Amino acid sequence: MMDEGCGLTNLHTHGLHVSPAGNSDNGMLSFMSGDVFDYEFDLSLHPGGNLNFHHPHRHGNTAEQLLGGMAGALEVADETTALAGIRTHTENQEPCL
Ligand SMILES: [Cu+2]
Repeated sequence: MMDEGCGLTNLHTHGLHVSPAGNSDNGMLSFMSGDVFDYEFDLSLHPGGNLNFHHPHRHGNTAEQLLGGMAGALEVADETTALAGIRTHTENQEPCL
């Protein structure tokens, strides 16, 4: 008989300024393969335009799942128009010859 704890997983983020409770970045949640769950991250205090990181954080399974590839980037888009109309460094780059 297989220990069900081995298949449990969840989601943890790095870089986001969000709550560690409820259905947000809560490392105490656990799910089995096939479970459906809606995470909610309140990004109202988090600036956009940055790249963050996510991985499973179920105690006892984290290392095996992380090293198995269950991790990735989590982009928060910059939806502001603060730099609209300003040329960026990428537009000014000289071509590499
Ligand atoms: Cu971590």
